[in-house]
Amino acid sequence: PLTAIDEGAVLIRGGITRHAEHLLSDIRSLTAQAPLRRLYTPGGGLMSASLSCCGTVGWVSDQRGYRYQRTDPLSGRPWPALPASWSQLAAQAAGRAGYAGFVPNSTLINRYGRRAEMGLHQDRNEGDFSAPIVSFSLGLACLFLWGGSTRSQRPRRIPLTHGDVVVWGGPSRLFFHGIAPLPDGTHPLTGPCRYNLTFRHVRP
Ligand code: MD3
Ligand code: FE
Repeated sequence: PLTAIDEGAVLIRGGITRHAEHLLSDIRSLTAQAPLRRLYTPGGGLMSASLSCCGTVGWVSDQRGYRYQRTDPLSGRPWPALPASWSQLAAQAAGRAGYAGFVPNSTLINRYGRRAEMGLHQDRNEGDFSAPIVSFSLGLACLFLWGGSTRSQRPRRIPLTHGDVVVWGGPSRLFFHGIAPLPDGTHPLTGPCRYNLTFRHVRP
């Protein structure tokens, strides 16, 4: 079932539920190579979610700012490759949402533990805003905060649950968004946490 959330943004409820075990097992092997870690924002705050990446570039944040880079700063080595099955699932979801020809070259893996959250922000480091971003939610449900083109717009709260897919492109691509503090709970496949995968096309 496809639901339009906004102009260019489409929610596919349960779109990847049948691939969840496979995705979670891939997450385990990828994060054994590039561990999940909490990053500092340029302002000095410690983010509450943990992050890792795969693909030809990965997103990092530190005192110097936000950027994509080819190597994992923890190891100095390239990020693990983006699994072909992941690219395929992301491209398929983008296609269903009306974005044909989406080829991701970077995936951010976010892990939200107890009470973790993500403040309202825009994703502006990709260089290519014509490509959509595809997101997969796994594990505990959360409330997604969906703002507008300005930070001051009061965000809508959209529940995202295990297996949900959202595709964000067109006019929605630069909208403010975030995640409300994760509620307590446990999920049979992930325990007390939520994973989110975001597939991106980053200009090299
Ligand atoms: C809408 N992650 O990694 S995914 C992020 O659940 C991020 O971990 C959240 O925001 C998470 O940057 C939300 C949904 C999402 C991701 C990127 C977007 C929505 C977006 C970029 C533009 C518009
Ligand atoms: Fe984001």
